[in-house]
Amino acid sequence: MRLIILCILVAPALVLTSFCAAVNGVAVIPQPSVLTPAEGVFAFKPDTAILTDPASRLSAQMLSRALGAATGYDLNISPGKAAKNNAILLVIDPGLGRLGEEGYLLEVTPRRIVIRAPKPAGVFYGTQSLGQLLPPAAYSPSVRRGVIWQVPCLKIEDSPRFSWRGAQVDVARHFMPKAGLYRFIDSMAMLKLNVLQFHFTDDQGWRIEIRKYPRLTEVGGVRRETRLGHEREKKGFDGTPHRGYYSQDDLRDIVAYAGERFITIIPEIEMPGHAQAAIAAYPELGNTTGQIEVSGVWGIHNHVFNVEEKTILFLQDVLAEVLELFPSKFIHVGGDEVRKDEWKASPAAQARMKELGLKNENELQSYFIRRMDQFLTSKGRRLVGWDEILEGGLAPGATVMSWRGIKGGIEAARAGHDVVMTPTDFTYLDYYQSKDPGEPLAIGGFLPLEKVYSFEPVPGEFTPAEAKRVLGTQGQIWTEYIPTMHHLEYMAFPRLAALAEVAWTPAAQRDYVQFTGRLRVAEQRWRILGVNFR
Ligand code: TNX
Repeated sequence: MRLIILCILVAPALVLTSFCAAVNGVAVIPQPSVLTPAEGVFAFKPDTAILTDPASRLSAQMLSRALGAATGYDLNISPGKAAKNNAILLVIDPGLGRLGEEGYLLEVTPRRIVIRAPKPAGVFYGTQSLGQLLPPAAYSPSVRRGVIWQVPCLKIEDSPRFSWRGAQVDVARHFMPKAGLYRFIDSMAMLKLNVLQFHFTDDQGWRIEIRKYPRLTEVGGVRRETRLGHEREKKGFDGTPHRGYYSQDDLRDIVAYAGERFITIIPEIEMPGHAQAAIAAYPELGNTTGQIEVSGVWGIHNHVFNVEEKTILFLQDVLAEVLELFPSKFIHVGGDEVRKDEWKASPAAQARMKELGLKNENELQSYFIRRMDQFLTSKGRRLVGWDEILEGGLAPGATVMSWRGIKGGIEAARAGHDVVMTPTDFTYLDYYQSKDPGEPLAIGGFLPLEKVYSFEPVPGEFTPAEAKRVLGTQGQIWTEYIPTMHHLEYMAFPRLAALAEVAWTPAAQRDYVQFTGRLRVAEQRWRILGVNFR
């Protein structure tokens, strides 16, 4: 990095760029499935054109903006389907069906650059790989005139291993402002991640506007104060309210912004546990009488939704508004860490179990989730939940996120359900990433970069049919101890880059040492973009 800046300052333009290109090499993350280097470079000129078919126009505009920032050139976009000299062609080619929904071909020759893909997502990913061929200095907001920007010649044929390449961000424990989420979406797109799950509701906050039930955000969106440090440290509370929620307009903006970058937003509305903020807003949803408040402490709470019919209908009303905002096929209903104490003690819950012929509280939980599954299925969507939804019997349409190891994922896949592998041991990005005592306070655990990189989402004992049930993997960023986006980026990067490679690159092609080499380039780019990373 310093070398590059130095050479930009002192060296004559031509010498400089060839030197920079040499320093940069080819360092695409995630590693493409097939990459064949070739002789020579393509150099951008002020009159280099971008040619695009109508379906790739948005990607062309984003590419023009990105390259324009780097080069200072205002690259002209015009309609076109045939490759030309001194041009970048973006084109949908149905003949490349073998590359699937997200695959692409990228060819750089001294005369031209061609990106072809069977679908628009593939064209977009081709532009992301192209962007990473430029030296990181290209991402600086200040244009450097006199520099000849060039990329090495090569041929890439690429498609992802998994269709679910996700990150989960907990905006319930700490509200994250919209601008920071946009930046995060940009960072995800560069890594070809395609799912962003927002954990909108929990004991400590309800952060999604529901028009029919305004108290969810008015009351549920504010906690009076927050515990300082870990409970065992007995540091008391901060005495400062924490508040924030996303209006439905905000969410439409975020969904659109992510969609342009081929990222699907999956909303997570927690039930029947992690519900204290909602019950504080509407006490009739709970099992006990009397007012409770939005929680200011972490961990598993006793207050859970009751299983009365009117509560189920209330939550289905909530989901109905959620479905209007989020076009995703999958809707996450949480389902984890449901304490059964209140149901055991509640005459109403016990009567409900009798009436429904249920043997125990696990079956009551399962009944609750089935009702949501039926509702979502009737609307053409699919329910996804944490692996506790297996307890008491899995709802027919459910997809399982296996977080307590991969056991739940194995059981669900064998029962014919889809799974996303999200075990704490490999994908919990809220855990410590080194033993350095200088690490910022974290929830606990230990998950260094190399361990994330070593994750294999498909259990060795799976048959090919079972293996197909593994949709992919996702990194979780729970934010009990992560109050800002700056801190969140530190926890996410570079570990999310490692997980992106796990999810994209063929297993046989993963190589940690080689990855860390490419990571040096990504770090320079993050530094220039102002993305925080460890
Ligand atoms: C467990 S993972 C939880 C979350 C916490 C997380 C902290 C899961 C489904 N539930 O409520 O934030 O651990 O690592």
